[in-house]
Amino acid sequence: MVDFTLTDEQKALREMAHDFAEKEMRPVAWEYDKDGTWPEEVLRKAWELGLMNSHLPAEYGGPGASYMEGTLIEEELGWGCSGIGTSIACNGLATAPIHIGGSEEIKKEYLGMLTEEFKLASFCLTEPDAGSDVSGMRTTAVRQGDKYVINGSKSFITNGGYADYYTVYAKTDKDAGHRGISAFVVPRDDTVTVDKKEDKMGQRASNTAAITFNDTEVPADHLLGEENHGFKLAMMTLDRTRPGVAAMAVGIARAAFEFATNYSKERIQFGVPIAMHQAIQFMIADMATEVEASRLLTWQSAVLLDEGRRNTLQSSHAKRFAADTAMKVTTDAVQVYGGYGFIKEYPVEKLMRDAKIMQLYEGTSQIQRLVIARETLLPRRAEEPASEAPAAEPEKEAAAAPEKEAAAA
Ligand code: COS
Repeated sequence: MVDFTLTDEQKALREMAHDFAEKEMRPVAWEYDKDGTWPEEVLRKAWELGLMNSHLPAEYGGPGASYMEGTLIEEELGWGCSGIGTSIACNGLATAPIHIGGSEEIKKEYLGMLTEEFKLASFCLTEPDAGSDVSGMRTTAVRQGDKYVINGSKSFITNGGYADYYTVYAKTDKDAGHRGISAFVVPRDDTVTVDKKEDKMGQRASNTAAITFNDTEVPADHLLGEENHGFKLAMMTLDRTRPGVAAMAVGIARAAFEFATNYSKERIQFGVPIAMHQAIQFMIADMATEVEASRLLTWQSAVLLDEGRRNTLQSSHAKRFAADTAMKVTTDAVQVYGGYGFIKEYPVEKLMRDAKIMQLYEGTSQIQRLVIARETLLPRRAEEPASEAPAAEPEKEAAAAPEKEAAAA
């Protein structure tokens, strides 16, 4: 049965997240955007309320929200300020590979750490010369006795300048393409350098850094999953986090839609509010439909995960459509505001800048189309379980209960 009715608990969760977005994010969002101010105060409040590590299961001290519930939270965070929201959600992206591939000891230590006190983790996949082409990475991890030594640079790392630990992808076999990549948990120490903080077009409140690992040593048990199975771990992580990114894009689009709708009722041209003009009505109507459609795709991609089913196709549908919608709706919102929309004093200018990254991070809209094309041409993949493991025993993992580790991106 298909039912889009939220439970009372889900409604309460959404209300709590909305309240937080309205009272703690919106009042500072435009100010923080100006100078790219690190929103630590807001992040700490989100942590206290359980909005930061919402996906972490109870055994590691988290509230254990489902993927579906994660999308409710992320939409509200995106509505409040997607820059701050991205920093709030980042622990979800960083911890997903730990949850999928980490040993119980590693999970207890590194997932538990995030719920015990306010701490941050970052996901280190992208490199200066390896963005969409993950296999092109150059960072290496060399086994030396009971440890690995990591060397290399990572770019566009959310919260990278403030993270307490990193989940890092590195080549353990340089000649094996995607089958030579492994993933590690890497605690921050003096060998990890933050090379620069990026000065971004949008989502300026979220910290985005370039990070270098210089002979960084990690114990061998910090390997996640099996050696050389890191590429699949990365793909499985993104399947789980893209619904959350899509939800954030829905939040941005909804915010722009609301601003544009309200403005169109106040702005008088040709003697009537511009909302009376069909040219504006059609734009508002398209925005409304696209926001709804994005949300439904997003919910579908999350519910599949909650059911333990593979959602690769649906999470790319959701991420691609919601991101492109956020860009279109925010651009149209600027259009509704006319010249004022182009001025920083008005809210939609920031939303249009913020929306752009949704088409870029966690897989560009072009990569999503590539995944959609492949999944459509090879539909068998859609029936595979979400919990397909990167390790040696896929059958065992396939039978596992639905995971709830990472609704947030
Ligand atoms: N789940 C599990 N396994 C997956 C998978 C998924 N969603 N997608 C691919 N795989 C597996 C394939 O089955 C294949 O397995 P084998 O080694 O057993 O053959 C392997 O991974 C390689 O897959 P593929 O051939 O599709 O890899 P490509 O190099 O062509 O890359 C894309 C695929 C482009 C989709 C991938 O590199 C990608 O998603 N890039 C974007 C990365 C990204 O989002 N970066 C943002 C950084 S996070 S802010």
